Amino acid sequence: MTMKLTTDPSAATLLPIAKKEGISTVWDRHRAMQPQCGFGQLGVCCRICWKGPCRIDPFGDGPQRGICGADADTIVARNVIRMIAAGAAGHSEHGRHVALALQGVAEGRLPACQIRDEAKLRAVAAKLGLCTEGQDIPAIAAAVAKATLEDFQNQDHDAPCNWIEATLTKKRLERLQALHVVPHNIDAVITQIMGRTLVGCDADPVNLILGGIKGALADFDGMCLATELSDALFGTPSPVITAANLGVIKPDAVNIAVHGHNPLLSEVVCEVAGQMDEEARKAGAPAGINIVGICCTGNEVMVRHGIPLAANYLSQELALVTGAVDAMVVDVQCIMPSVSEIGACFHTAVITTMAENKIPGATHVDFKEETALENARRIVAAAIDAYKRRDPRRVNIPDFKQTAIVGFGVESVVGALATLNPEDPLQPLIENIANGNIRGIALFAGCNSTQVAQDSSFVTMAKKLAANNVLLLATGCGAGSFAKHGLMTQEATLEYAGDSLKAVLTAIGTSAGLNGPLPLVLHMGSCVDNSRAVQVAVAVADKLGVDLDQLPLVASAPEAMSEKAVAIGTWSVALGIPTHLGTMPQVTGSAKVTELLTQTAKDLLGGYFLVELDPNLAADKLLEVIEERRKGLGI
Ligand code: BF8
Ligand code: SF4
Repeated sequence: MTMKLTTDPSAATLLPIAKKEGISTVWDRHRAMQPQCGFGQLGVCCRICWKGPCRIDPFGDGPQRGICGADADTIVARNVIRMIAAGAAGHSEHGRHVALALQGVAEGRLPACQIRDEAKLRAVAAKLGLCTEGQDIPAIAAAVAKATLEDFQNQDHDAPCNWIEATLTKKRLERLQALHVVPHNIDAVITQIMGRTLVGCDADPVNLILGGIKGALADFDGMCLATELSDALFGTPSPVITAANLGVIKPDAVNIAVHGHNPLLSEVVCEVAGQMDEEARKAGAPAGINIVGICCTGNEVMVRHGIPLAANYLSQELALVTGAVDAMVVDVQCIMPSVSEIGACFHTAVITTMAENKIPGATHVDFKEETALENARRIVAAAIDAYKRRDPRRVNIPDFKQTAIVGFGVESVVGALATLNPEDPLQPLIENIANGNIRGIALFAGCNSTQVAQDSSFVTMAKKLAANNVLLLATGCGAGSFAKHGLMTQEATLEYAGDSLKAVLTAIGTSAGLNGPLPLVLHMGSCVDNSRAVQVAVAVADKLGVDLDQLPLVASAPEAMSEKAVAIGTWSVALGIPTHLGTMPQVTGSAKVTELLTQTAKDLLGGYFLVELDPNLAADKLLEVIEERRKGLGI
């Protein structure tokens, strides 16, 4: 039974224990929710005003218009672009937070933060076209922060956001400009979406979707700046060997799970934990403090510092069911509100840290960059204190963890390639794509969803694509899936990669000093780090003198669920990338919106959504797309 819910062996081990303890998990609640509302699934339920809710009869017998006259196309389009706006808001709030921290560091206001990667900061300044000659690091940081914050402030509708302008190929930017979908100001674009979807506003599904695409590109802008400024502040990822799955929780340590998305807090918690290790030992934990990650905060500290990943989205509750997590520290996004209740079943301190993200039943420690060290000390002390109350008889740590080689940002990918060709690092990659050793590149992104047995679609698709010599990149909970299932190892490359892919990964890995191949799937980081994959693609496209929609590059979110994934998927399409969804998007109640996203988009943008719930068929379809793109390039 449990194997239908998840393919993660540690989750499968803990589900019966949760049941025995009377703890309800996400899967129990999913079952209790059946059957789910068909109108909602189709996207034809409108709750935008209090005359509603209105719902359109998909069979054509009942109402075809809401009380105000909105039809299914309008309702579906409004609903989906509001999801995009929410996703973009989440990512760009994260980005703004990081940009303001950079500004604070530049002004010497934040003692707990520093610029750990000065070279990256300079590279970012150059990318943004800022002249920094003769300037010191604080001055460069101030200039970068200012140019970044302009993306939230610019009122000139014709001036694109700085980051998007600095990031995309020229052709792509022009194509998007011709459609009037390039954002000028992240906040304004999100606000526009909320405004135009009010009762009695934009009712044209095409116009609405174009507004949504602009919102999605604002999401992309926010992600780019979040990633790049985080690298400058906390360090740029480089390959590191670590481990993943619930077996990384240690029975003899004070275990602190950092969960959410924003790296600012988790960075300081990691630092302070190092200083308070002795206190943990004194409290009776011989292994000191053990930090483990969950979701994208976990990915952030994993790719930068090799902190092990305990869980991706669907198994976050099960981390608590181990009975050995002493504190779960959460910041923003993808945190199930159930964690406080489950934490209370054990001794676990569940600690919220962001003023705008609280959970009933959790302890709140208001995290501010200005007082970060003090806040982090309080959090770590709470974990040590909770450890003293841990009941060893209720500890059940599954004996599953996998090695994971992670930390493949643009710099480390290019760095590894440079060991083969220092003059022209991208050349070996391009050559191997051109000669067919690598057929194409697939970026796996997105969540877990209870609609899919946890991790199953990721793993099935990756194995099939790798066997067909497709180079695999991953972020977010997709990366978490692969790490937990041992696909970020050299052994996986030897076992699952097709012969020519295996040869290329071995050549690069060996030359880069890894004593063997690169891992089968390259972990690029958290969801905001999808921007890293785009940067690699843009560099390749620029070198070939083509646009992104010509590359044999595909994206897949086989277990997508979050509004953030809707935003990411939409910008992926807007950038020209065929984008697979393995869960049913809530748009199929409108034939017009479905057609816009899956077909018309192809003509307008080159990218389009491809929906296929069966992971085997999905892999086949992506392979076809890759071959079609190759043909287009004449390779
Ligand atoms: O930003 S992949 S479930 S954790 S939304 Fe959330 Fe989805 Fe995971 Fe990260 Ni992304
Ligand atoms: Fe119904 Fe129109 Fe109000 Fe939506 S906006 S709830 S369709 S009356």
